[in-house]
Amino acid sequence: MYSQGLIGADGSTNETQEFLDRFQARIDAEQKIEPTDAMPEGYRRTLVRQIGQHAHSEIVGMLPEGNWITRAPTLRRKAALLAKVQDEGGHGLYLYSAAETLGVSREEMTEELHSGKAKYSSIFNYPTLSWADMGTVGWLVDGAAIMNQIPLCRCSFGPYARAMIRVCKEESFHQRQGYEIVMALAKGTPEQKEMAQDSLNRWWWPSIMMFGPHDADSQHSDQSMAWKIKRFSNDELRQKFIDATVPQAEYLGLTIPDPDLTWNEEKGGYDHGEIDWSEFWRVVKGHGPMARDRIRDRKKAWDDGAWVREAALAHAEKRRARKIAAE
Ligand code: FAQ
Repeated sequence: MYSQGLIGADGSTNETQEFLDRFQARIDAEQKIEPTDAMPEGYRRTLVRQIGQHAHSEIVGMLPEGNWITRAPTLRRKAALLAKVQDEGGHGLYLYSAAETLGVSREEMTEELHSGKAKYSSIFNYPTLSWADMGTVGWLVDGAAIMNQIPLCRCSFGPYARAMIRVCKEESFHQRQGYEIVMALAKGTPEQKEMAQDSLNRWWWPSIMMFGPHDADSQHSDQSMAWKIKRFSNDELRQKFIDATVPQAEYLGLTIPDPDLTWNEEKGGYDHGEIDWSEFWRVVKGHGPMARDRIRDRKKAWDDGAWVREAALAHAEKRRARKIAAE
């Protein structure tokens, strides 16, 4: 049994050192931790927090693109966008299920999202103003998500790692469909290219903020890396993303809106300009441009869907009663 209820007021756990050492030895031996295994309460809580936030990000992340389904320029674009948004809903559901194996219910997690207690990715608090944003979201936001999630396929917690395998395959399709939209615009008329550039200008900085604070300011990284929940630090992943994305922008003939972006031969990667951390924290703390709308829309969807959940439960109950009666 994990030591639920043994957490002190300062948030630390009081499991014995021997228990923590035995757990760490399993992690170091690359054994997967499964829901019924003994685990430190801090490990369980870290996963509930991260997987819950990740699930909320997928679900809230349906909104900025859902907004454009009716306005997609062709049937082919509409079908692809519709499929992408449905995939995001599916990712949210796998992730809520993975978190539920740790003893927290979907209703509790949803309540935390609606009350503002649980976070979701800062990126989804920005508005999607033009069709080009559908391309840029796929290219940059899904691109950043993949960079972060590929290492999560090797996360020490089994259900999260396994969920990530399918999620990453689908994110890869999302990234390509986004890049293809931007490519069509960048190679199109001057007005279309301008639309793509304007979109890149608005999404670049929020996308590189998705990786979280600098390592020195990341409160959870050290412990999460020791427990092999995270395999790379926030700055390492941000660097990998920038290095992969700059040549993609060059191929499109678009300019990344960072005058300080320069190749650093010594480190074999790009140096970038200062990130506006005050904007990041403002958005993370719930003051992003679309924050109020996102939560309002999610609450409405939850309330409007109540009858579906009630009907599904009533149907399951009827089937169960029929099965018992027939036995
Ligand atoms: N936004 O100590 P750290 C997607 C918070 S999925 C908001 O470094 P950690 C798919 C952090 O929670 C995108 N909050 O934290 C898609 C913590 O606050 P807390 C989501 C952020 O956990 C594409 C505090 O700052 N992906 O996009 C952010 O070790 C297109 C200190 O930070 C995941 O969730 C942020 N950007 O590292 C869908 C991946 N960054 O909890 C639709 C899994 C940090 O103490 C369309 N998550 N914070 O109150 C992770 O890998 C990690 O949780 C990090 C943060 C890397 C996000």
